[in-house]
Amino acid sequence: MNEFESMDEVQRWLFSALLERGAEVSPRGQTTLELTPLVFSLARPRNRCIASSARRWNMALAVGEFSWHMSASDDVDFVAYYMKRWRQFVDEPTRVRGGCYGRRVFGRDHGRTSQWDLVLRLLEQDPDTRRAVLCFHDSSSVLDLNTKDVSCACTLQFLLRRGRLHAIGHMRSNDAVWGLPYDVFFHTMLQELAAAHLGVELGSYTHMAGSMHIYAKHLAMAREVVASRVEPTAEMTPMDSPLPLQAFLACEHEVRTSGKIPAESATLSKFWLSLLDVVVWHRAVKFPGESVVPLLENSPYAHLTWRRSPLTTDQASSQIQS
Ligand code: 5HM
Repeated sequence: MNEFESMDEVQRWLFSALLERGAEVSPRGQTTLELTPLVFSLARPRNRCIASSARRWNMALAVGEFSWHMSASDDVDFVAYYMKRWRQFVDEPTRVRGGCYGRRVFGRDHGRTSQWDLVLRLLEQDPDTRRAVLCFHDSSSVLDLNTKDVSCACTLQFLLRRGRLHAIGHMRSNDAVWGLPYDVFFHTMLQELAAAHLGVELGSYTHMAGSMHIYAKHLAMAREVVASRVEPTAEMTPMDSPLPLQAFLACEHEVRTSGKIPAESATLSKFWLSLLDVVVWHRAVKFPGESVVPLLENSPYAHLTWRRSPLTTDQASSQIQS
C-alpha cells in the first residue's frame, strides 16, 4: 500500500510516478500520462492542504467548493466565483449537472431524507456496517458523449473500525493537478464532519482512481514540484464541532454576495472562523478596492493565503482571475 502522511507527500510521489511510468493516452483528443488503477492512503487526513510553492494550490477554491457542496448547490455562479474556469466545464450557463456532488448527497428534494442523513443514521444504528456509502456518480451525464459536465467521483465509503472513522473515496477518472487535491479536500472534510457528528476519532483516508492522469500542459509544473525542496506540511486544525456549519455557510454566502462580514461570524468556533478567513481573503484579492481585512491575526492558513510568499496580492488576484 502507498501510504503517506500528507498531500504534499502524495503529490511529490504521484508526479514522479506519472512522469516516470505514466502511459501516454489521449481521451477526447487531449494528451495525458496515465497510471491505472492508482491507490494511496493518507494516514493523517487533516494534512489535506498542499504547501508546495511550486504547485500554488488554491486553498480558497478548496474552501469555496466545500461551501458550494455543503450548500447542496448546483449554481454555476456560486462555484465560478471561486474559480472562473468552472464555466468551461458546464453545458448550461446556470447549472452544474455532473460535478454537483453536494447537491446529490445533501439535497432533500421533494421532502426526501438526504443521503448524508441516511448514512449517518446507518452508522449510528450499526457501527460495524459496510453499507455507509455516499454515491456521487451520475450515469446520465457520464454516459452522454455530448456533455462535458460529468461526474468523476463515484463513491465515498465510511468504515467505523475500533473507534476510528476511515474513509475510502473512489474516482472513475482523476486529474492529478486540477482534480485530485480538491477531491481529497472535499472527501476528507466529509470524513471529519461525519466523525465529529458521530463523536469518534478520525481514521485514515484511502483514495482509489480508475484512471489517474496528468495533462501535457501540467508536465513542466510537475517536474518543478518533484525537483523542489520539501516544504513544511500544512495540517489543518481539528474540526472543533460540526454544529456551526450552517452559520459558517450563512457567513460565506454574505461575504461572497455582498463583501460584508456578518455579525453572525462572532458565533463561529475557531475552526470555522479560520475557514471563513480564507473566504474573506479570496474576496480581498478578487475585489481589492473593497479593502476587506483579515478576520484573524494568526490564521493557521496564513502561509496558504494572506501572507503567502512570494505571491503578492496582485499576483494572487491575477491567479484567481485566470
Ligand atoms: O474524459 P473525462 O470525463 O474523464 O474527463 C473529465 C476530466 O475532469 C478528467 O481529467 C477528470 O479526471 C477531471 N475531474 C477530476 O479529476 C473532474 C472532476 C469534476 O467532477 C473532478 N475531478 N471532481
